[in-house]
Order: sequence, then structure tokens, then C-alpha cells
Amino acid sequence: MKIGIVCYPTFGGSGVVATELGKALADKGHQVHFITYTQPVRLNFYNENLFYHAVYVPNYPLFQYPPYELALASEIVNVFKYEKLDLLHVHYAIPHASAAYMAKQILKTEGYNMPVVTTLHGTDITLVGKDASFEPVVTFSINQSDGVTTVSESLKKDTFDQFKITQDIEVIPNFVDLQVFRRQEKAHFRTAICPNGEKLMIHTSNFRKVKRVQDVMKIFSEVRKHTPSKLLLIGDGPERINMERLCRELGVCDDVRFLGKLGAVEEVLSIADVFLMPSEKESFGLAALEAMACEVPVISSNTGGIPELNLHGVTGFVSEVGDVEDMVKNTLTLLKDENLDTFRKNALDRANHFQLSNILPHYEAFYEKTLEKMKASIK
Ligand code: GMT
Repeated sequence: MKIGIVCYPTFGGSGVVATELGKALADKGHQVHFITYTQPVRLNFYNENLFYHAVYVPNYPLFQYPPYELALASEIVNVFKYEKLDLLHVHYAIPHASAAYMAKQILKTEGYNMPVVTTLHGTDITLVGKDASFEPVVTFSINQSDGVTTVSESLKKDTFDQFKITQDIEVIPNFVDLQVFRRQEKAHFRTAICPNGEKLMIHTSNFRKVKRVQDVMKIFSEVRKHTPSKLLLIGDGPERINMERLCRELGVCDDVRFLGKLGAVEEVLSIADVFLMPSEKESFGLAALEAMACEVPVISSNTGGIPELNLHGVTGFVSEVGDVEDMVKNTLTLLKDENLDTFRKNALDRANHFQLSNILPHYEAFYEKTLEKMKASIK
């Protein structure tokens, strides 16, 4: 099949899922064309089945807000026509689903029928999408897609609850490549970070408010009072400055390292004891799945789709959003020597369930189903 993929190419869950999906489809022999404003971060090698088409937005003094969506729609039209795509798959509704709709209408005037699959990832529904500035367009473009998927049951429910959706939604959960995300032997690295046998906590995110990164620091600070510990923070974003301030206020900076945006996250995950995800909202929690694949159990909130991944008392623990005290208690339970190995093993078992080879066929089947549905509607 020839598949076009539209996504956010920078760091962030939806772009990672879209890129990994495209790479896996290419490995299975499909031809995949990425259409984005810059090369996706994880698309940094050559594969004969992978193509990248840059969306160029010309600047003009009148454009206080350069019209990216129009340039994207034009590029979709060109790529669909000239590369003879079978289907377009857009990740994250805003503005990708509406750009796809516009491209579809343009193509229709030229006699083409472009099938569009939209995957909703999270904040496009639970945060930005439901804002009154976007809601009518988001509702319309989801309803106009030929197939719609969400990454969890929870996000499917949120979509139906918050928008007037007139069509089916299929849940296809996120996935992890266990060839890449696996616990590696990094004893020297662990010793460098934890020279006196301290426990190691880790958090990765884009440091936005929705991630409640301050809770990460508070949990760490309390746990450290009971058991010598270190904290590694991967990623960057608007809340980093507040994290640094809190770290100083709590007097824990000597045991905290901000690592910034790292490429090979799996190497750092390989030395961790516990992954912290106290998010306000989280449709799935891909970062937690990647940690679990590296045998790191998870302390998280119970928001959104997280409980579909992190099984309470099995792969880690879930608490109410903001209940730092409970998260501290759970972290201390998990870190006990007699418990940690069992949680590690359970985390890996659960990650196996979401391995790439299990989930990829669901996307391929969904593409086929969407094409069949369209053919049937034309007859
Ligand atoms: O919140 C992020 O980390 C970024 C965001 C995105 O769309 O790039 O992530 C969302 O999509 C991920 C991939 O499907 C999910 O794993 C995240 O849970 C989801 N984030 C939220 O719902 C807040």
C-alpha cells in the first residue's frame, strides 16, 4: 500500500507514534510518505520505502500567522496525486484532520477520492480541541474522516463525551518496539549516577503544565527522606524553570539531574528503578510504556488511559491526580528490595502486550477496512 502520514515531527508522543508506525509499515513493504514541516526526529536514516515531503510556508508581511494548514493541504494534494497514494493517515486532529479535509475536497474536483484516516492522540481532544476556538472545526473534520482511531478506550469515551461525533471510532493502542526499548547492561552508568547504591527515579516529558512536573519533584523530595535516591529528568519545556526553582526550595538539587532532550532514552531508562508520571491528563502514556519495556515499574496518576496500561499493584501503582502523599507511599512500597524485581517483571510482561508486532496488524487491517468501506459506498 502507498500511505501518506501527516504528523508533528518534533518531540512529543503523537509524532513519535506516527514516525514509528511509518517505519514499521515501510519495513513490511508498504511505501510511506511523511508530509510535515521538518524531518521527523526519529526518521534519521535511509530506507527505500520511506519518503519525506517538506511543507514549505512562504512568508509575507501580511501574514501575522503564516497559513501552515493551507500549505499542508496543498502538499497533501500534490503528494497524493503524484505519488499515487492509496490513503492518507493524519495524527493529531489540529490542524491535520481539517487540512486533510480541504485536500480531499480539492482532489474531488479533479476526480480523485482520497481516503483519510485520523488518529486522535490526546490533547487534540482533551485540552486544545475542545477550546471554543477550535471545537466546530475539530468536530467537523473528525466526522468527515473516513476512519477514526483513538489510542485508548478512555480517549474514545472523551471524544464521544466532548464532541458530537456521528461515526464509529476504533481503539488501536500505542505500541513499543521491544528491539529498541529493552533493558540494557549499563552498570558503569548506574554507578556514575548512583555511586553509593542510591535508588533511581526518572521522568520524561515535554514539561508542560498538564504533566504536573512539580509533583515529580515533590514525590522525589519525600521519598529521598526515607531512602537515599537520585532523580533524572529527561525532556524540556515551559515548566522547567519552575522545576529548577522548586528543586532549590526543597534543597534537593544535588541529587537531581536535568538531562534535556535526549535521543537514546532507552539507555537511561535501563538504569532506572521507578518511572514517575503524575499527569493531570494523559490519553495513553507512551513514555510510561517505553519505561515498562525497559523493566521500569510506574508510579502514576489514574487519569485518562493510564490505568489501561499501568495495572495498579501489578506493574506499579496509580493514584488520584495530585495525591503526592499516596504516590510517595506507593513509591516506597515499590522500591522495597523484596518487591522491586516482581514489579519489574510485571512491567515487562505488560509492555509485551503492546509490542509493535501485536499492534501493527491492527493499523493495516483498519486501512483495509476503510478502503473497503469507501469502495462499498461508491458502488
Ligand atoms: O502530551 C504529550 O506528551 C504529547 C502528546 C502528543 O500528542 O504529542 O501526547 C499525547 O499523545 C501520546 C501518543 O499517543 C500519548 O501517549 C499521550 O498520553 C498524549 N498526551 C496527553 O494526553 C496529555
